[in-house]
Order: sequence, then C-alpha cells, then structure tokens
Amino acid sequence: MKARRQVRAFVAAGANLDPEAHLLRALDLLAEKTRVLGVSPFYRTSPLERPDQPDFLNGAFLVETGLPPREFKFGVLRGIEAALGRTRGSDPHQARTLDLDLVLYGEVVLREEGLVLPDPEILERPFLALPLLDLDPGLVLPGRGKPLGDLVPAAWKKALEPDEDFTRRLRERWKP
Ligand code: PH2
Ligand code: MG
Ligand code: MG
Repeated sequence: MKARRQVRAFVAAGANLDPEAHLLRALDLLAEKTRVLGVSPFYRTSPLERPDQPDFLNGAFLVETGLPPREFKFGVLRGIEAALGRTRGSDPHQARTLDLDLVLYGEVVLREEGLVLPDPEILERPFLALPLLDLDPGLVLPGRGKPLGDLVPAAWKKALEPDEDFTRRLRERWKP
C-alpha cells in the first residue's frame, strides 16, 4: 500500500479536571496514533470565560499524521477526548478532563463547519500561542505569511510561567 504523505500538525492540549493524569494519558494515546515530534512546556493558567472553575494546564504537542484534517480531528482527537472521559454539554466552556484542539495542520488554510485552520484562537490566547512558539520559534502562520512571534504582543511572552515539574513528567513518558 502506498504510504500517505505525512503532515506536521500542532495539537493544543488543555485540562482542568485532574489535568495531570489526563494529559499524561493523552500523550500515550496520541503516540499510538501519530508520531509525536515535540512536547511543549505546559503552563498553569487561570480559567478564561469561567473564573469559578479550577485552573487549567495548557500546552501543545507537535505530531506527524497521515490522516486528513477532519479525520484527524473528529476521529483521533475526539476519540482520545472521549476515552479520557470528556463529555460535551450545552456549555462549550464547561470544565473538562481533556481538550485536544487541532490548531495547525501543515500549510492548510480552511474555514469549514467545525474546523477552522489555523485556529483563530492562536492570536487571542497566550496559552495557545506560547506553546507553539516553544515548539517552533520561527513558526510562520499559514495564510498570514508572518512569523507567529511577530503577531503576538511582546507582553504575552512573559505572561505565563511553565510548570517545570509537570513538563518533566510528561516528557519522561515520551519516546521520540
Ligand atoms: N478553554 C476554554 C475556556 N477557558 N481557560 C484556560 N485557561 N485554558 C483553556 O484551555 C480554556 C479556558 C474553552 O474554550
Ligand atoms: Mg480548546
Ligand atoms: Mg476543543
């Protein structure tokens, strides 16, 4: 069988219900379905939109996949979320065991029902942009033709503190 072309994709990860356990397990499951090329530092962040919720751990994985973007999002990523107890109700901001968002897929720019690439939240949320810059400091946003580092406010780079201990635990699990 002909091998499918491999594409580099960035997956943003977040959780605020038992986040350590769920993110560690998420990396194992992602490594079963893709080649994991990088694990960013993970940051403890205050909950946006729902200030009464527990804090989040947020970061990103760089992976290589042969699947097209919709199959990757709705098959692989949604499958891992469901396997780790993620439920979806009427509130899109409800606390979660695991959130895996496909935020960049190669050079692809698209706007479809349920999938927008690059994810516009990259330019709105420091905890999305910073892990991407950690993984690839020269990252150019497809469709923008500009380095991500030039598109985000300089203050963002100092806005978040990585959780060194959790990041070490996560990277220990990852065998490139
Ligand atoms: N995701 C949300 C709402 N609020 N806050 C933080 N800190 N991290 C998240 O990933 C997050 C959030 C759902 O849109
Ligand atoms: Mg999200
Ligand atoms: Mg999501």
